[in-house]
Amino acid sequence: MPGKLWDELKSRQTRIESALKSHLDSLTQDAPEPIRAAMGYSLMAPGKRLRPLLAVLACEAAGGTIEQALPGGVAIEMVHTYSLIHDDLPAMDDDDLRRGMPTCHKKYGEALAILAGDALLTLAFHVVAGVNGPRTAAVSCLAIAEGAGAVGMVGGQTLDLIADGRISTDLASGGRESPVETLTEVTGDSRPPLARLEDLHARKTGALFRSSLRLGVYAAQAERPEGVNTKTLAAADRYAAAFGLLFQVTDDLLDVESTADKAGKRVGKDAARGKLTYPGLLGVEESRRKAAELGRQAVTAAEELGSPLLASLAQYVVTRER
Ligand code: GRG
Repeated sequence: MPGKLWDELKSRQTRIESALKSHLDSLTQDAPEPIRAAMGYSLMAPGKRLRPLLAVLACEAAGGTIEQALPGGVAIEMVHTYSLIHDDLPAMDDDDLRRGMPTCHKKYGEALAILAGDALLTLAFHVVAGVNGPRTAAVSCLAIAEGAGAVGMVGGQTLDLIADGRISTDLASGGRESPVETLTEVTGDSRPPLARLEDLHARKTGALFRSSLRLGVYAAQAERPEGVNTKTLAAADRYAAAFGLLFQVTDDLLDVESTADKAGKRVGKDAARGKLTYPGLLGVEESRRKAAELGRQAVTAAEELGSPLLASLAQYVVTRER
């Protein structure tokens, strides 16, 4: 992360790290030690904490404080961590390395990794249910459920695994088609490949970014007598949509161009599996142009929100190396 942006974000990241630890410690005090250990191993591993940062920056842009934003930020990082643990399992993406460390199932075995993911997802709702007042709690639970569930992240993961041939259904004859053909066969969706790639990623990655921003706006505004400002919420959603696709384009580019050392995870796996990706569909140069354009869209939305930090964060993602 560029020095100046990092300096501005560092104190917030420190607060996020300690909020993650304190929520996890206090809310799992009475849980069996092995599940606490597996949850803590993955949650406290060195992630970028992008989603909690987005919640904090959106909250500040909407007139709130970091204290108000932290529970939502902690909750969304718990959901994100659960998704990574489950995504790394042999039945899904089958990875050994995550955040520069052995994946949860490599360290603790598959059964405990599945349970750690389940427990982190559940704990996220616990975290937001008890703070910031009843209206904030209700809309925050809704934001998490929408982002994480079957129309959001789980739906996107389902489409991804269908395209990959890892979910077979009565409709998919399995294995021999391209990812797009497999998806068409199973979903009946025959829009052009780019539109479908973007729909997949808007669900799989973008939906949680939207939840992150919304959690921040709700934390700042939901208890106000006048309620949530719809213009703020719409700008937050626009930022999240552009940021989510931008993040995915650059994730795909990293898979083509980075090394495991830099990225902290296995690279080169998309092409090896013939996955549906931006570089695969558009080529590397066009994918870079796409990233720049999405970066501009996110910056415009950040300006509407009055947040130079959200603008800088989007610019950082355009050129990120991990
Ligand atoms: C298992 C329901 C379920 C969903 C999994 C998130 C996800 C869906 C899969 C992860 C696969 C992947 C690499 C997606 C690309 C975008 C992404 C979420 C990358 C990881 O997020 P970062 O870069 O990770 O923010 P850190 O470790 O920094 O938090």
